[in-house]
Amino acid sequence: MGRRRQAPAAVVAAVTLAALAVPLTGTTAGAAQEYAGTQAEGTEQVVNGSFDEGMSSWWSTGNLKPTVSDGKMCVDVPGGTANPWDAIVGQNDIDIQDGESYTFSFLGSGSSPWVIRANVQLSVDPWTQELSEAPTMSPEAKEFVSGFKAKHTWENGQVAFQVGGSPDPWTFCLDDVSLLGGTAPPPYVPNTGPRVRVNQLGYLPIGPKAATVVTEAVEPLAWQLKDSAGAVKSSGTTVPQGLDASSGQKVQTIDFTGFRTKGTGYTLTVDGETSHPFDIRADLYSQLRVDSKRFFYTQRSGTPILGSIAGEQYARAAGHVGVAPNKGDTDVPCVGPQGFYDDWTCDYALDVSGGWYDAGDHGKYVVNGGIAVAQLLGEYERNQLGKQSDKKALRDGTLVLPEKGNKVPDILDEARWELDFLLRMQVPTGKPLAGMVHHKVHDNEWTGLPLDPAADDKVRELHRPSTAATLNLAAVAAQGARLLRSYDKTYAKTLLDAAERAYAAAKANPDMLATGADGTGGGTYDDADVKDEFYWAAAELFLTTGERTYRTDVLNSPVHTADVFTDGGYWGNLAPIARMDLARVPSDLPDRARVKTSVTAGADRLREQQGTQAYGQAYVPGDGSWAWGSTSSMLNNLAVIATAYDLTGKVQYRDSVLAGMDYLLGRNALNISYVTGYGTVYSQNQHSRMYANQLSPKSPHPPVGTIAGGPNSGIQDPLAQQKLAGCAPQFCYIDDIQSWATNELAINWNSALSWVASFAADQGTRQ
Ligand code: 9MR
Repeated sequence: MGRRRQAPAAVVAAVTLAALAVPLTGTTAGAAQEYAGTQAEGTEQVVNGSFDEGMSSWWSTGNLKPTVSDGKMCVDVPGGTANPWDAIVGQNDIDIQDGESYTFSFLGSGSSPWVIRANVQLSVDPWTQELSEAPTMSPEAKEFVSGFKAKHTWENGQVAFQVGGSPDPWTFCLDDVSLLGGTAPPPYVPNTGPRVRVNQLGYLPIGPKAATVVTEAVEPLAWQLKDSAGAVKSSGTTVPQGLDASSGQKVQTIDFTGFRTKGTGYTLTVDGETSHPFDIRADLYSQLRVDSKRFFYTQRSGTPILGSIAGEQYARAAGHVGVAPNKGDTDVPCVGPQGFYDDWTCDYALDVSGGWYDAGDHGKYVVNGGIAVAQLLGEYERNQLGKQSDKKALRDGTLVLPEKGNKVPDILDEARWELDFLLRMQVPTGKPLAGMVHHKVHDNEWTGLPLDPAADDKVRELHRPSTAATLNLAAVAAQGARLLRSYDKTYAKTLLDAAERAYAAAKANPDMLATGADGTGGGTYDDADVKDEFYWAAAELFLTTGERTYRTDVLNSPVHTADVFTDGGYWGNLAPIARMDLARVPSDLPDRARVKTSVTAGADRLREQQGTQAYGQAYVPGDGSWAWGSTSSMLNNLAVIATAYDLTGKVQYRDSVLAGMDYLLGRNALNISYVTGYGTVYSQNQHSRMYANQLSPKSPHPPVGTIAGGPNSGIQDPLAQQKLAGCAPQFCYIDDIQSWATNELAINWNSALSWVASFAADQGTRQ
């Protein structure tokens, strides 16, 4: 992905202070010298010291823009800074062990002679130094080597090249950075707590109740269900399941569905181990229905986040409204020629303020905004159309929002916040590609963590319109028009007009595909197949207008009769959402009965796969490897099964959805709930610039009800690679803010949680 970890601005400032106050105390075993040809031994502590993977794992201060070419890193250092530490290139997460010897070496050069500081030190206050050298750079690249015997044990050491202080600008180049020594860090072993795994939130009295125990035992084991006072309330024997492929563990399962007595603080005891406590109650999911939507408000861009609404710890200034140091989203130009898209650019700037920040970054991407809005709108539409939903649960006043009390259901208010932004991303009439929609807006380079949105000083840029983004607007604006017309006719008309223009523009430009190459400073959201987006847009326009032309497009789409339920879809595959809406929303579609059957058939297959899993997760990817954002893949599968329940009323579908939630809330190999604030042990250090408590105590954890992306076999980030190499799918997760591949948060993941939480809440309150 090319995402880069960088040092937070706050850390850099603190280096300045600490370096001024603390004399250089590093124990140097020898002055920096030209490399004398000695070969050091030990474990390599620097990741990507050769810069073969670009700047991956390296960071720099905001005044530097390092580039990597010909296998080395070079950076133009501005003149006129006061101190060496006013300009730094460095790497964090360096492991140092007390008493071990280390050899530090690098190949360095400078366009003009300049004395730099090459330090090995603690990456946080008090910035204690193990080594601080002052080698002189010269035009000819030289290798420098030095060493020290460590006096501290750190997991958060740092290698820092402090290159500031020169009155004149100069260029610094670096290669082959190495810190050899110490032993290999001990293998990371997650703390998984008791071997008995339950839904740590609990179970519905009428729902299925299953748990999993990790055990070497091959024979069935006795289990006991105890109440909060320790009295045995139920008992039975486990069912051996053998080796579970998704976790690599030997497991047995427990079924206590027959126990329906409401209560709190129950535990399960099996094989000498006692589970985390859980409740049995009907309103189990009511609060999650509300909390899963909190995240959208605090992700809002372009508006101050009010402490009175979000909680004081989440209060912050409006992000990207054009107040320095923000460049603002109010007048955003197009990115210049990038070497692809035929060097596309544009000659206008747009006000694309508002919307939600996508995830842990400050980018705003139409395709991901699109699916997130679709899921919130879809949640509301399901609630309104369902025979078995709590119609009051989503009305005005149910969420804590500034719009509360405006007589519009709060969930629609939240969706409208994003719809407004999506409308702004449409190319205006009179400009080339009018009606198409810009794929995304984000910073021109990656920023570090933590970073308040209002403190982001990077240039914001619009990227080329894409067919996928255009169809996303067409679909959600059409759906929004359908659901909002009884509250605001004028707005509904604006939405429908934009949707129709977008659809026509996409038909005229059907092959403007977003590329995976466009990933500097933001995610790519590249998608090579937009047949599903065409289908989805036609479906929503048809359901809103009833017009024949859209109906014909639906019927003629190859996606209409294809088997689209191999999974529940994601931001790049909207076919399942389209098909489910065609099944759910009344229309005169001639083959609507077949469409409904296709949903239940898809749900049957997903259930069948789920039934093979000893942890009960509704997710069995064909190749066995788990995707980025696997928790949302599970939730999207659950939404298909839930839709089958809505269509048929058959309890087996409802039970599968509830069992699938158990996995997400603690019945899993890591014994963790992936939803912040839910359960005994839960994810709380999700990768985010705004909720970065792990890096800065002043910053909060993510709001209650925020779901982590979860296990990802790809482990694309350096931390996950270091800690989780060789992981079985369920173990490819770490609740660490640096693990952006396994532990990010995102609007499309919380929208999936919100949808399913709403369904689950309905099941409880209807009892
Ligand atoms: O959710 C996206 C996932 O499906 C992709 O595999 C991944 C890599 O392209 O990107 C994920 O989306 C990220 C986006 O690119 C940037 N903002 C954060 C998103 C969540 O990690």
